[in-house]
Amino acid sequence: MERLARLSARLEGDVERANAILKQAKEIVVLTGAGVSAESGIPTFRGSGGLWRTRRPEELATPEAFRETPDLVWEWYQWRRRLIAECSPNAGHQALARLALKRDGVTLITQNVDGLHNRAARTEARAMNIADPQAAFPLELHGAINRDRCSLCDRRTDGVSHHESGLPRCNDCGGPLRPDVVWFGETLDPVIIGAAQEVALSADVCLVAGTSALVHPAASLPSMTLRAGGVLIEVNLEDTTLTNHAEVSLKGRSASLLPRVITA
Ligand code: BV8
Ligand code: ZN
Repeated sequence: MERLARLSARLEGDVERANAILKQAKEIVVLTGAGVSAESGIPTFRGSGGLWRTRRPEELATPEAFRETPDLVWEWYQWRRRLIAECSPNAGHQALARLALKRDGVTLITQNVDGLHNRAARTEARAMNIADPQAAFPLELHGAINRDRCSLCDRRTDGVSHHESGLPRCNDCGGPLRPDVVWFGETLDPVIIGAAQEVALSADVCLVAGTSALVHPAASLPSMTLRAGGVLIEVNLEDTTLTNHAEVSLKGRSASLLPRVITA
């Protein structure tokens, strides 16, 4: 009992320190990963329950997989789209949306493609009587699963929820449609990653939540804030390569920790 009390007192102290750092920060950059959507019911990539069937995402989320087995890749994305459609943003998404809506100098960046930050931005803006939710829309480094993109003419459209027969084709040029996400081995949109790196370099605080910090170049953003003299606050269930560099490292679930850390 004694040890538990000590642990929770320490966590309480860390939450207060994180809270104080955020309160006095001028520019805050937030980087989220799959862990912030875990409590909404969306499996993470590398977590225990996360992998799809026996295949690894790194094998399916690649242009090679799409070239060789487009139907299997589409089956995986349609399965994920149906799953995400049943999920809702959690208290962690909502707290981050409120932070970005309430004060200037906050930029959300996400590796996630599930669109839950955008949905939280809309509901929190409505609840706060703010007409435009844009300030809480994240930079989506890896794209958006619910959008399709034509492999030939790059036209983007709302994702097709099901395919009549065979693989979906572009209405403009007949090219094969793909989910509008960045696959392993593909470069990120230079405008988006450029904006993210600029914000990471100018932020005095980087709040990183729910990421194993393994996927680059996203994983290098927090180190850019550190190198530029900023500090790191990490929220994760486990240690990552960032943990030793964090001013405050909060171990626990993001849906319960983020609302406590962000009381701005
Ligand atoms: C590129 C879209 C140029 C698709 C995704 C430099 C060094 C090393 C490798 C590379 C490098 N540069 C390039 C690479 C190769 C590669 C890469 O990084 N590979 C990794 C695996 C080593 N990167 C690329 O290919 C990138 N392209 O750099 O282009 C280039 C090209 C070729 C060669 C060189 C350069 C493109 C990467 C984009 C891939 N697309 N998603 C789709 O989703 O279908 S990435 C995918 O992983 C998701 O977006 C996911 O968000 C992302 C990162 O994973 P995490 O979000 O961190 O999720 P994960 O499951 O790993 O961890 C969850 C964490 O949450 C855990 O720590 C867990 O403890 C925690 N957690 C769980 N529950 C909770 C929680 N925390 C709090 N509360 C909870 N409840
Ligand atoms: Zn097309």
